[in-house]
Amino acid sequence: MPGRLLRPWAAVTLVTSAVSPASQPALAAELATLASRVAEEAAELLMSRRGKVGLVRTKSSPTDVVTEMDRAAEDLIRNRLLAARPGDAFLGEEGGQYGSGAAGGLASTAGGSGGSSPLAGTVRWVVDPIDGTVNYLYGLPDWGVSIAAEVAGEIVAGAVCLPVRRVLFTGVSGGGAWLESSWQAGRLRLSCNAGVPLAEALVATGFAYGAAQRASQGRVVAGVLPRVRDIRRSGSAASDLCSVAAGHVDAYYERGLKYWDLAAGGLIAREAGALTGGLRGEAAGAAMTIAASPALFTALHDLLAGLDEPEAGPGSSPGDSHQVAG
Ligand code: LIP
Repeated sequence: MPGRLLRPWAAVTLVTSAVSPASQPALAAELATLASRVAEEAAELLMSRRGKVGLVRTKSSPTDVVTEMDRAAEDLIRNRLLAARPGDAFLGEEGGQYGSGAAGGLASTAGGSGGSSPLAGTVRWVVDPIDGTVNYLYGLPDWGVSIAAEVAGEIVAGAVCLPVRRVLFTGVSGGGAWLESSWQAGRLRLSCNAGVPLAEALVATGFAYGAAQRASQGRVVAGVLPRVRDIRRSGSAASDLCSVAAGHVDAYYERGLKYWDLAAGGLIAREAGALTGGLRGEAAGAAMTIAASPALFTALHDLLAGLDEPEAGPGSSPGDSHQVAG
């Protein structure tokens, strides 16, 4: 990709994994820089093979695909992150949990399981190597690399790189949400749209891979559509959450997300002023993720709570159990 969006891989300062509360703001910024560089490098790899990839297998349903590039990108990301920070833990969509932080040594749990949070004071990377795999497979633009850094169960830094759109979103806990692109100079601080009434809200959503879940989601979206400006379905939760941050949509909701789908994008949305959460006071997670400015969040939440249906069909995995605070 031309321009400065994809920087050449440069040596990243090696830092230790132990995290004291006092060092956290500086650490979060450092982790965001590392996440950005690695996301861009993985995005470059993915761009180089776009249109030439084959399916490796399907996962939860025939519509839930994995390409050889999901794995190649995740391998690259894990290698780069752990080379820069050898004591960290890693949770990836394809390979599952690797390591348990500085105190735990390295052990791998393959198969995309969620794994548990590492010990407080250690860093765990939460990675979706291609969020929007179906878009990637079909040559559509909304797919990206999502990398988040979690400390003591909280996401403190995140990067989402959407290379076809030539944009890189970053978020630092307490340090804002930012957009860099190859079509504008400098970094742009993001702020989500505020003061939008539900009836005028452009709302993004997405659908799970399971047929029964989709049928339920279809009934819910049929109840939402007449009450809002319109609906958008990009095919990438990370992109949708960043779109809330950038004001490209007013709100987003989806049921069935995995932790790696929303870890980085959720932080970016929050740092742009959005609330993220689930239904009835729950944190954002598999049961429901809503993101919008505070007043719109409440209005959309109340609409969705009224339309909510009991969980339909399979779809729970260990990865579902993670919730994102906010
Ligand atoms: C996908 C999401 C998409 C959602 C799908 C799936 P993947 O992630 O980003 O928005 O609707 O259910 O979770 O599978 O491409 O990493």
